[in-house]
Amino acid sequence: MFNFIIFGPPGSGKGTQSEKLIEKYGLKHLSTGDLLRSELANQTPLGMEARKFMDRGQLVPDEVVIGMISSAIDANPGINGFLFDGFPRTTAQAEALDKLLALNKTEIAVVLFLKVPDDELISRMVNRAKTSGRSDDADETIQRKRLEVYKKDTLPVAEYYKKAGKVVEVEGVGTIDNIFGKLSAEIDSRMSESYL
Ligand code: B4P
Repeated sequence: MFNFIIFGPPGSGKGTQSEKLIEKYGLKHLSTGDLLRSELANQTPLGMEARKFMDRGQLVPDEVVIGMISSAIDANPGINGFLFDGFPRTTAQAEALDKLLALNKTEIAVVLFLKVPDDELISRMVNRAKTSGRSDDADETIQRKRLEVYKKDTLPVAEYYKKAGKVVEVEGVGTIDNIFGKLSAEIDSRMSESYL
């Protein structure tokens, strides 16, 4: 299996790039944001609970997202690998993911970290709000809160994987295709190594 994480602040393009990457590499896309939004759309108890956190720009509790990812991994046996998008977002989630993958005798090959300046992130979220219908995009105070939470709770995840030598930083400003090309090059070099 080849598993990797696309990492970065809110609005850095994780979802945008993931769509292209899964098409190219045939991996299973696991986006905790998408999974949560689907629970929300179906008005499940989990979705209604998650909404309270998402609408305030806060993270949904670890046990909820770890449970979702654990079920999703179990539901996809025998695949080529997973692309984790927007997960892990805390060190506790990263530790849980490592354990879940070890149980399946696999691991994270690389963490691709999209670097984008704050002003650009806010401007992208403002733009996305025009079409996304996402309540967490609607207000700049919430967007700034999400960036604050990212710096406090999620950036340590990059440090966690840096210690394991797994982080590669990729400039996340430029055209979508140009960034996709840089991400693909990083994956290609590692995929060929892991399959040799
Ligand atoms: P997510 O769904 O993960 O969303 P995101 O971080 O805001 O966006 P992403 O980086 O995917 O950006 P996108 O491609 O859309 O999280 C939403 C919420 O769910 C979180 O705030 C949290 O509450 C909760 N949640 C999710 N996972 C969780 C977890 N593990 N633990 C706890 N809570 C969790 O790109 C943004 C915009 O930029 C788009 O409009 C796009 O068109 C544009 N764009 C993309 N690339 C561009 C480029 N190169 N140039 C210009 N614009 C670009």
